Amino acid sequence: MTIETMRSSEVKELLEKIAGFDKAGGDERVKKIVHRLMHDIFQIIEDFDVTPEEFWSAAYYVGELGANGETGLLAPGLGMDRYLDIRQDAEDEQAGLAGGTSRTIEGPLYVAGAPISEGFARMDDGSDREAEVILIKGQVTDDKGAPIANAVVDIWHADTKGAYSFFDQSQTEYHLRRRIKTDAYGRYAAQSIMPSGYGCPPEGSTQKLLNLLGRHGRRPAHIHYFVAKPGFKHLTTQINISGDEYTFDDFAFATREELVVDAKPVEHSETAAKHGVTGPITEVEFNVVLVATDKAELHERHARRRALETTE
Ligand code: MBD
Ligand code: FE
Repeated sequence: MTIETMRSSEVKELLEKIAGFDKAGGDERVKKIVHRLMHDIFQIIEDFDVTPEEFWSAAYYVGELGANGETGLLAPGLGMDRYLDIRQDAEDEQAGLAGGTSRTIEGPLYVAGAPISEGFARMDDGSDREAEVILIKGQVTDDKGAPIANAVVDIWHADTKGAYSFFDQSQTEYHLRRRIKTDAYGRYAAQSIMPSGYGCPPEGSTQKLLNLLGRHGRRPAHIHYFVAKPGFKHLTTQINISGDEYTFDDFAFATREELVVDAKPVEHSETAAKHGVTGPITEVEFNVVLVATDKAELHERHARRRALETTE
């Protein structure tokens, strides 16, 4: 049964008043967007004959989501982050700034201000003796293959339980989070431990909605990167370790074919030895290509709320 009210002048007038169209103050863009947003919500209520019970359970769901700190977790689950990336890719294309290493989503678990070092860092605190030791390495170049020295490679990843330091208070400060400046050849390297995939909190708000969609809330094993150097477009990306059952079934839609890398167990790693790390190790190689631009606003990551990051 559809009850038609949306085309009535009463609802039209109500929407205009809601959005402050009859008031001088406020922000024009916000007014227009709120007008559209409320119109579309009303339309959904009409089209699906949403009951008051359903409406109020949805309204309080939003509050619960915020109270649980899961706003930034539901967003990628509903493809918001992926969609913003699709738009940025298209924008880059239009501006002649396409190319270089693919971007993919940041996710909600970055923490600003990780320890910074030159060329090499050890990322784990050594507390997990069962973990597979990995060597993450690579070179940062421009799109002609010229090395970029002094680029800041900001890496963060989960532990073997899929948990991130800071959000998981049982881990030490900045565990598995480091910033590494590339050497004169554009190279960076890090000793760390193999991460596990992430799973949404099973009792959380995000998983609650995913369950109603018949979806899981899992991500494959991955390593996050910010790569920045003045004069180049800031890169936000991730690598996925190949062979994970969720590599191509990520609840956050972040996987891109070209960002899937093999983890290669080696008896001896030249790079590791150079940094005083001996013995068998699993190499994870990720080379990064940055795109030059003189648009200063593209040199840094976009603003958003991030842990321990102060925004003006
Ligand atoms: C993560 O580790 C992540 O990267 C994203 C995008 C969402 C949830 C957990
Ligand atoms: Fe992550």
